Formats: sequence, structure tokens, C-alpha cells
Amino acid sequence: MNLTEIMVAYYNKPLSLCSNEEIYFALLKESDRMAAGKENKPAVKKLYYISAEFLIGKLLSNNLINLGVYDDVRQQLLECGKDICEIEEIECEPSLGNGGLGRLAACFLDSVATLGLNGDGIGINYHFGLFRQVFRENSQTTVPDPWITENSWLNKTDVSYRVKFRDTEVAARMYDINVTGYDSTTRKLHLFDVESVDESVVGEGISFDKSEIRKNLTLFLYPDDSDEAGRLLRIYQQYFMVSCAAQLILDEAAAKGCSLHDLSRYAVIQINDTHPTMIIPELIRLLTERGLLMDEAIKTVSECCAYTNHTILAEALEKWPVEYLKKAVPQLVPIIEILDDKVRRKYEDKSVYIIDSEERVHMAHIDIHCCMSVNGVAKLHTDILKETELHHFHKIYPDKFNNKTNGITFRRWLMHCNPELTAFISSLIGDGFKKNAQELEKLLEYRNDMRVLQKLTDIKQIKKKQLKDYIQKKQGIILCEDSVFDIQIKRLHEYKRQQLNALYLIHKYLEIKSGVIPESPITAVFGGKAAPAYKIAQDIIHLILCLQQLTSEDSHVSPYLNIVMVENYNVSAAEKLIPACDISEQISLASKEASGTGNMKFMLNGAVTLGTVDGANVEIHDLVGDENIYIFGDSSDTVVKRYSEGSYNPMDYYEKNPRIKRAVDFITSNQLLKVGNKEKLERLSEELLHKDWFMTFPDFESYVKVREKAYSDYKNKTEWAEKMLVNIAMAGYFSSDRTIAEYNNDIWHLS
Ligand code: 26W
Repeated sequence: MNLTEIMVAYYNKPLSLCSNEEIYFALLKESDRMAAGKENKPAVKKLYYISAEFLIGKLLSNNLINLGVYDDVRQQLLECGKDICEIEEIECEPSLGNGGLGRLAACFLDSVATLGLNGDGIGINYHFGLFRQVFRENSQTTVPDPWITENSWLNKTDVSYRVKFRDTEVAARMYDINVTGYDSTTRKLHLFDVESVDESVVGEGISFDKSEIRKNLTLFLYPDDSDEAGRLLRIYQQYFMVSCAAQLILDEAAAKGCSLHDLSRYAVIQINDTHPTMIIPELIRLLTERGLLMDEAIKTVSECCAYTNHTILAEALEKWPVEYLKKAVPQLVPIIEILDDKVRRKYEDKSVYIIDSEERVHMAHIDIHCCMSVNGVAKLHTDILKETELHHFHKIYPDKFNNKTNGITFRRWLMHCNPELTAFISSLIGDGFKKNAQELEKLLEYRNDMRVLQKLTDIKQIKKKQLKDYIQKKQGIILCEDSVFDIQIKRLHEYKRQQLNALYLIHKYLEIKSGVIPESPITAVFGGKAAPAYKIAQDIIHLILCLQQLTSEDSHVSPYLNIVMVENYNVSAAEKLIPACDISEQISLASKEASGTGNMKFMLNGAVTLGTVDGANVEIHDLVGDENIYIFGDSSDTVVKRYSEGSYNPMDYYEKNPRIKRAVDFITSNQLLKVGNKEKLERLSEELLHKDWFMTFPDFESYVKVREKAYSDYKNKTEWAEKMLVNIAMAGYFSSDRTIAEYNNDIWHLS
């Protein structure tokens, strides 16, 4: 790319006179043009990865890296006194996801393109995404997060469909985002939108009239579902997505000469959790409409579809009342009833029925009966599915179940977010790891090399300084870069236990107040959004923000303990936070975190995990060994047993353990009430004392002990750097290239 020529062509002026906005726009257009030239030849069989979320992050640098021109562009800009980081700032981050599931989908598309596989993503073009999080009076408030500007990466296509609901019909339009593979081919993310969408229906915050489907269908991801209109809207969204997907899939198959009887030779559909499950009855409906007999249609669709489960949390397992489906998409109901009927004829066990006794449709049950593959996302998670949560299904379909441990793209989560570390690794072991992540293991040769260990520490320090500057600029909070950076960034959820981290910080605060000073100063960072209707999650954010205020305003405490919650945590923030981290908090209640992928990103950037025996932490532990991870807490077996016995009473712990009592009492103490809201803090304290459904108290003592051990070990810089090195070296397994190769070998079979 010759920037001088490009700027003259676009603006008829030299690069040095162009504004950052102009440079951004020209780079976007040029790189998109380059990407479009790398589309691979159509193969017969194609993967459709359907997902309600694609948390793709900003694309400029990512695409320049994947197209192999990043260093050159950065250098040319530098020579004209321009900083590529400032140009990146112009881009709005598409807010098309919520958490791990959406980011995983984005990493997967990167790997599909990189491996040159014939596959595209299909999702929804939410105009305001999830929401933007704004802190006011130590609480989360929500506003729309618009990201579609004239210089977004969306390309309008001429593909349009009609989608019929019971009471209305909408016109759909397909928009495409090019997905660049690393030194490879370009694939597409297809995002469908309603032509009649109307952004002006949004009122205060993120409120809007939920019944005006033609206007609101593609405004927000996961609109509030605390009332019936909200739940119906989610059904409308899901059906909209799969109806468009089904039309696209059948059109593309027909264009390749597919006869519909052999659809599975042309299409494989990966269903990303249950949100796209309606693709199954919808495709069956369309195939029967076009002449296939019902049994053949069911068989054909079942051979095309594969389902990934991402959670065992009961409240996240979708169950739609038949009545709602009748109101929104009655055309699917007879098909779902036929599927249910077949199950009832074959099996006596009611737990595998599709429609339960309360007339609710269990979406995951449709998937399990009607997909050729069912996979979990980490070893422990898949084992729990097989042995506990989906045990009855596993008995019926032992061969369908398989594990695909999640992965992350190293292009974004190492090369883009940590160029300093990437360059250093290249200087030691060459560039091979960029295509073959396992080569990172070659770093182990350097585990006793003082120069290498020192350099790793230096790079971490550089990244901490950069994070410090970023947070100061964004939130006006000044971090101490000579402290241990202990970070927990993820969606707010009780099972992820940000409240356990907060209880530790209260404990630490009280210790400092009583004169027990930590050996090294601590910076505890949080980031994450809470679903607007999820009260306790909001209360946990409130507690953290109150603690942030309390510690920062207390000059006896602030030299030793800093607490900061990053506002509007998103992919761009993660890219700054992860490389700067020393200790990665992965403290979910054992059995509840299906995998986690933040844990992998931290590891790759040299953070050491402080975690429970949960999700992919188990595999991280196996790879790095006891010396290079901090594990605490009850095992998933203990937890599962405690649930089944119904024996847990948080009061027992509160009354017997003075440290727990002191920390919990502090939540409603006068000191905290001075900066906080009584109702919220009392509600949280009550919840912990009388429910604590995710069992923070039983793990508290071991958490404190192990966290203290990590802080104490951190003081030995050389030993700590060796832990960093081992974590980086062993992270290769978690490349999403490995995960995608496994999906392809075991499930998709694309050539
Ligand atoms: C609102 C309905 C709903 C229900 C469930 C929305 C989103 C979900 C997802 C299943 C939540 C999710 O993102 N799950 C995460 O998926 C990651 C990728 O596999 C895992 O690493 C995380 O452990 C899992 O929580």
C-alpha cells in the first residue's frame, strides 16, 4: 500500500495534510478492496455459522495485519508524523455481542478465513448493539451504542428477502462485512437488517416501544425480556435471523445445483447456542413446502445441523411457551409438534421431550434430537453435559456428543494487542508461531535465561504504562504502574463471582485500615456490563464502584490498594487491559463457567491465572503445571453434590468465619452507605446472607489464602517472569485455528 498515492487519489493532497478521519476512511476503503480480492473459489460444501452475536471488535488494524500490510502502513504514517493508534481511535467498535459466545464467533470466523475453509457467518445487524454502559452515581446506566456510520465496514448487498410473521411481514436486507484471514482468504459475515428499521423510536436510555416490530426488530441485541412484549421481540429476532439464513442457504445450494434431497452435501450449519435453533423447524418447513416428505425433510436437516452448547445455567437455557410461538411464528408450531411427537413415541423419559408439561418448547432439546453433533466448549464442560446436565440425552445419542475446547485468534489477542511481546517472541523463535501456534513452546528453552526473563518483565511494564495512560485519559483515574495488576473482566454474573473478588478487596481494605500493609501495592481492575434487568448484577457493580470511591478518597489506603472499574468494557478495552495484567481472575463457581476465553487471552499475554477448577482453567492448569497457576476452591463434584443435597446455608459460614462476617457487614456499614445507595447495598448483603446461590462463602478462605500466595510470589521478579514465560509458551493449544481444525475434521468435513 502506497499511502501517498492513495491520499492523492482520494483527496488530492499529501498524506501529511490529511486529517486522521480522512486517513481512516481511505485505509478502510483500500483494505476492504484488498480483502475483496482474496475471496476463495466456491467449493461444494459450505459452513454457515449462525449466531445471535458476533463481537468482532474494531477492524482496521486487524485487517491490515491479516492482509500483511500493517507494519508498512504504520511506518509510512510514522514518517509523516502520524500515529496509527490515533487513526484507530476514529473507528467505532461494532457492539454486536455481549460476551464470550459472541467473541468466540468472531475468533472462529478469523480462523475459518485463515484456514481457507469455505464458511461464512450469519447474524443480525443490531443498530445500537447491546448498550453502552455509563456510570452515574456509582451505578450502571445504559444508553444506545450506535456504531453504524458512513465509514463502517458494512457493505450493502443486493440480497433481500421477505420474512413473514403471524401478524406482519418485513423486508430483510443483507449487509456484508469482509472477514480477512491471516495471510490467506477472505470470508463474509452476513448481517441481516429490516429495511423498515427506525432508530427514532428509541426514547430515554434504551427504552422503546417493543411492539413495533417493523421498526424495532434490529435495534438492540437481547432487548429486555422481563415482560411478554420483550420475550416476543426476542422470538421475532431469532426467527428473522434464521428465516434469512434458511433462504440464503437454500438459494446458495440451488445455485450450485443442489436437489434439496442432498442438502447436506452442500451445507453444514453450526448453531451457536440455542438462539438460532429455529433454523431447524424453519428448514424442515421450507423443504416440505418444496416437495420433500416430512421424514426425509427431518433427516436431511438433521444431517446438516450441529449444535454447540455454551452454558449449563438453567436460566440461560431457552424455553419458549408454545403460546408465544403461536403469536409470533405459528408456521413453526406444527413442525415442532411433529418433532416432539416423534420423541414421545420413541422415548418414555419425559426429560427428553421437546414440549414439556407446561407447554414450553425446550430449544436445546430440538437441537439435540435434530443435530448430527452436540458439542461442549471445554473438557470439563463436555463431561458435565454428558454425565449430569444432558445425561439422559447422552444415553440416547452417545456418538453425537463431542468436545471442542474453545480457542482465540492470536492475530488479535497477541499480534495486534501486544506488538511489543510479538516482536520479542519473533526475535527468539522466529515467525512460525503466527501460523502454527504450537511453536510457542520453543520459548521454554529460555525459561532460565535472565535476559529473556528481564525483557518479559520490561514489556509487561510498558503495557502497564500504556494502560495507565488509557484509563487516565478515559476515566481520569491514575493507576500506580508499580503495583501488581489484578484484573477481572467479563460480563457481570453471580456465577462469575465478581462479588467474591469484591469481598476480598473489602477484607484487604479493612486489613490496611488496621495497619496490616500489603507487601506490594495492589491494583484491582474490573470491567463488565450487567443485563439491565439483572438487579443483583447491578448491585455488584454498585458495590465495586463504591469501593473504588472509598479507597481512592482514603489517603491511608490508596498508596496500597487501588480499585477501578473500567466503564463500557468492550473488545477495544480488553485489548488494552489484557497485555497489562499480572493476575487473571477466573473465579467462577466450579462447574458453571463452560469454558471462558478471557482466561486464554490473559495466559497468552503472560498473566498468571488465579482460578477455580472450572471451564478451560482445568486445561490451562494441565498445560502449565501447579507452579504456574493459582488454583483454589471447591471442585465441581463437591458443588454439584452440595446443590443436589440442598445442604448449603450461607449463614453457617457467616456465623463461623469472622473474616466473612466482617467483610459482609461492611457492605451495609455507615462508611459504605456514605458513598452508596442503601437499598442496593442491603439487597446485595441480604442476597449473600440468605441465598448466595453461587457459593462464594465456602470458597472465601481458600481464595484469600491463594491470592495472598500469588501476591507474595509476585515479589520475586525472576520467578514471576518464568511463570509468565511458561504461560505464554503453553498457550498455543488455545489458538482458535486448532479449535476450527477440530470442528472441520470431526463435524463439518469441508474440503
Ligand atoms: C440472554 C440469553 C443468553 C443466554 C446465554 C445470552 C447469551 C448466552 C450465552 C450462552 C452466554 C455466553 O456467552 N456463554 C459463554 O460462551 C463462551 C464461549 O463458549 C464460554 O467461554 C463461556 O464460558 C460461556 O459463559
